[in-house]
Amino acid sequence: MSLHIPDELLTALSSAERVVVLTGAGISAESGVPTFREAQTGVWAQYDPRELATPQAFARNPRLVWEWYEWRRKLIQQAKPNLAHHALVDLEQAIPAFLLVTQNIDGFHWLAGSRDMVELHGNIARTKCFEEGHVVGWWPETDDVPPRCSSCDGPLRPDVVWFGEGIPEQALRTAFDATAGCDLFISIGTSAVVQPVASLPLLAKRMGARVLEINRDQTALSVLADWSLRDKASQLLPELIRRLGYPTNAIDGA
Ligand code: BV8
Repeated sequence: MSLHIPDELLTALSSAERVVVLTGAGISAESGVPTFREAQTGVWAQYDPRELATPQAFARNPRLVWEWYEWRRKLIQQAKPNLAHHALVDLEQAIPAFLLVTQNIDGFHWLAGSRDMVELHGNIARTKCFEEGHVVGWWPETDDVPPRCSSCDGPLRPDVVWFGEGIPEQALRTAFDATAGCDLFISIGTSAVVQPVASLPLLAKRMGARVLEINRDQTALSVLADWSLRDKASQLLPELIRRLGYPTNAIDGA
């Protein structure tokens, strides 16, 4: 059954030369990775992720925050990129100037083959020293939770951006510059509320780009988008690639 895709959107996509794609937790939902709001099941259901994903929470209870990330890391290690991630690799290869901006920390875009991309909120697979800030590839196996930095003995933490922390400057500048110059901005699987990322589609609109939203639920962006499709990313994106006649890398049922 082919999904309803407006002809005007297909025309805009096939003629787009500079495309920015923004993704959020919704694109990994079908890989079995719960979205940021749904992440809380079992013992974690009693916590608000926005309370846990902060330097204050880590300073107050480093073991609790470290164990929450360990739990999420294990969920991600048991999952893999889905057809939506692979369709974005096809799009990257078909569009002359393309940038993928992700809020996700699961690394699935890189794993699927995306290369013209920035991770604005870091990556759960990387660990850094809470005190010194440098990424740590190894630490001595001890009973400490969280483990300690081998050079300063400070606690280790995931290399992700917590609420109240700045986004990596270079990545943020790359995202804003590409957005200001794009002719099509596509927002996929994000509630579009977390700042400063949520201001990207508004900047695109202000600079004259068309905006496409692909999201299961209505969001604050839906009324501003030129097209807002209430579909699952892993169904709609491969269908877009098919209708545009672009080659695909996805292995069936990947
Ligand atoms: C900063 C990493 C300053 C950690 C994350 C201005 C106004 C108001 C508030 C602020 C503001 N400026 C700053 C703030 C504070 C804050 C903020 O934005 N708060 C919000 C709550 C209002 N922002 C910050 O703190 C940022 N830092 O601005 O610092 C500064 C500057 C310089 C120096 C020092 C400080 C940092 C924000 C980064 C926080 N870290 N993640 C971790 O993951 O543990 S954010 C985290 O939540 C995610 O990364 C993601 O970005 C966000 C959740 O959003 P989504 O990805 O959209 O996920 P969500 O579940 O919400 O939605 C999923 C959607 O998918 C749903 O709509 C659903 O319908 C859809 N969906 C589901 N399945 C599918 C689907 N769609 C399609 N297909 C499907 N199958």
